[in-house]
Amino acid sequence: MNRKKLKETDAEIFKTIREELKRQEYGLEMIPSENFVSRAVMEAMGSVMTNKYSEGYPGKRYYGGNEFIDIAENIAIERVKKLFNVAHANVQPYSGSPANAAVYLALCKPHEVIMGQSLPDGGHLTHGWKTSFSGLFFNAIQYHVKTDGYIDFEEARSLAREHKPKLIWVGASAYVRSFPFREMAEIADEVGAYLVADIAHVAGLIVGGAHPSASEHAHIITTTTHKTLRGPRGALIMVTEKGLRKDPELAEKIDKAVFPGFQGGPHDHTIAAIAVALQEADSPEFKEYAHQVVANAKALAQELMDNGLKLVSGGTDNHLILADLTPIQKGHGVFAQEALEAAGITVNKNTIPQDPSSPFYPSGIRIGTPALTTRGMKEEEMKQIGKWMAAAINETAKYKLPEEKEERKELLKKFKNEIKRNKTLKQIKKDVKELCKRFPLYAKK
Ligand code: DSN
Repeated sequence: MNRKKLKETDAEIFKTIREELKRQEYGLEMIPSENFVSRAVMEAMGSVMTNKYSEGYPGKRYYGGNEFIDIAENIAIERVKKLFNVAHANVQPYSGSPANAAVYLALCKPHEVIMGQSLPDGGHLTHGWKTSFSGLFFNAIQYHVKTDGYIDFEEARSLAREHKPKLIWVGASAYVRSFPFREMAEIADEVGAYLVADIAHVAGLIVGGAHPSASEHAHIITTTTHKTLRGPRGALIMVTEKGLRKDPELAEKIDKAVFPGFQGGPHDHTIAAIAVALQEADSPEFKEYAHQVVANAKALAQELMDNGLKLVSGGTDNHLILADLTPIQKGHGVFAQEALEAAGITVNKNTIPQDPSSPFYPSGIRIGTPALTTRGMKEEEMKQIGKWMAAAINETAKYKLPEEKEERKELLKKFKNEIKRNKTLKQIKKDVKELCKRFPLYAKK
């Protein structure tokens, strides 16, 4: 057996991981779905649990040797049930999209009607978008947000009455307001649909008491574990008491859909790490963290607006901000994302509601505070960062996106070369590095 350390055995990958570590350590990670796990979570992820196969569930495995795998999975399940106040938990989904796919498999037949929030309006691909399996294999109806950025309940209700979906999703990837679990439950209950809350983005905020819970309103809850919840990359499917009242067999249906329906052997190292993350989340420090994530997002949103940026819905209730760059030009997201990256600030380009451009050239950027808050940054730092972001975006204002595809490519090439040499962006990058040194991540203080 090779007992050498990575450094000795694969210098190329070792170096690449070091470079990624430096990028995370000395840059501002502001993609709202990202976070930094603790050393303890990483230790569990990198443990011998990765060596095992364990198809099935605790006490009912197909292979032998699962004594300790069962213990870890049972611990994870019990922690989910306690933290999220749910009746049943499946901790095996590999990630958010497979979790959502398993929910479809448990509840719907091909081509049945499902309903979710439209992708350009902040929804997720798996909630019925046309290019995803969920839009291809089911008859997907999409609801939208109003011009003020809030979900259009009137539209959602009237679509539900007209199309009678079997399943309705509430939850999204780019929604800046609190998710209206109660209101969407009223609509689902009226038409007899299952309400599935996809809380991937706000799971950590819910656990920390900084966002309303879905457990009283939804029948099923899905979430990833690596966003605000600050665990490893994985996912959960939960069945609520309300879900069991609607269908006493719901827990078995979900478990069967995950395995053998959709997946093979669970990732036991991930499950062990999920358990560790859940224990971390069950603490007063995590509650403080969740509230600080929101306070930071509000402070950053205000600073961005004070510096002339337009925000979808004029602010935020959670960890996420969506800047509407159409006052500069439609389709400007790519310019802002690249300029910010050159300044050491990582965000992602994103569609905005009623985007006048396309998902390839969206008109917004999505910004989040979970990762910076994990570093210990607070409102004061958010104000400084807001000023840097506005200044960086200002450097992009003169670039106009041509209509022609080939001309676009040429202009973007020119733009990328120029921003690499841009003095303002270089200076911000230096300042960002200094700020990051004050809030060390994995490096020692
Ligand atoms: N990719 C995730 C996000 O960034 O929100 C959603 O799946």
